[in-house]
Amino acid sequence: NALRVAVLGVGVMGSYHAEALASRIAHARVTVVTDADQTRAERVAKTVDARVEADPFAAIGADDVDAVVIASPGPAHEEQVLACLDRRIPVLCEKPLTTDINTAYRVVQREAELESPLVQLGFMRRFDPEYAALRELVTSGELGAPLLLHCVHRNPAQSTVFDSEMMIRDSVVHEADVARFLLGEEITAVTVKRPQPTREAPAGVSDPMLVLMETESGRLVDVEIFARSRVAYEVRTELVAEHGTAMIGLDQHMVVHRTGGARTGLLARGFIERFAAAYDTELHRWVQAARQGTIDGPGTWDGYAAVAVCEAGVEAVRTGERVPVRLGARPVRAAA
Ligand code: ISE
Repeated sequence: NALRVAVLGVGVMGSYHAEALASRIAHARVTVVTDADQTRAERVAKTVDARVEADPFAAIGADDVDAVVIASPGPAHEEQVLACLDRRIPVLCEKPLTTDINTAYRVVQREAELESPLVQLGFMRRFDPEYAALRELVTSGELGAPLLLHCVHRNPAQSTVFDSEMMIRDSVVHEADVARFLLGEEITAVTVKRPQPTREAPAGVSDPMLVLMETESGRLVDVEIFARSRVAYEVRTELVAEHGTAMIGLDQHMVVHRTGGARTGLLARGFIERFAAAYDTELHRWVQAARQGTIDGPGTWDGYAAVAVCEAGVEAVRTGERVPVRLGARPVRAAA
């Protein structure tokens, strides 16, 4: 029987997931929708044939809910995830896990007390065919030992509230996870350089920035984060290894037009367009695992590590210093 899902928060991501669960993902249906904006909740609930619950905690506790997608604003995540853990129901939580390292660590510890992991983090790039292939290339050893990762992350535009801190917490967080995923080790320190900003940037916002992450074994990961490139949604990652290099995202989702004596490639405009397949695979695998009472993807430790890297990154933006990443000990799951 189908997994009955509550979707908490139906902004861009939540409504996209709700629609996917209702129409494209097998063995799942949306039964409850919540949102701080009731009108928006009603609108989405109607399209996915679900009911609206005003209180997210009532949704988490409802009889017709087997699992929860958390796509509410970051500050709401901690309490909502903990409530799901209390009820022992599987969760797909959009990043961030929580908004600071201490609360994120508490969630890690709380979940480690359970028999099996229940919280999957919405780091969708891990399910993107190109990133998955790059990871396979690394683990196969074909290119020899990885040495460096060069990353580009550009959004064509962002709203004026999207400041330097958000560029780290909302955008670079993906590269932090990708680096950990591809290299299989933790990030230990972050340095951020702030060049001359674009005139598109609001006063005081450093856009673009160069972020340098160091890993446990001494590898380096550089990220150009540019939130207002005015070009397109461009996400590229190049691996430099001992016996070769590999790049993904070069011509992503390009439609080539030929007209008026010119050839034009139209690039993806946003993350949903670029990562549509990844989101569906992520949801599909989450649903299959949730039906077995577990997860199949990045978990609370990955969410916590990402929060810790971002915390260091935000401090690095502010101070201009190299900031070490502070990670607590990884808890061992209590015996089943
Ligand atoms: C957004 O929240 C995302 O997750 C996108 O992947 C990222 O490209 C964008 O910069 C963020 O705002």
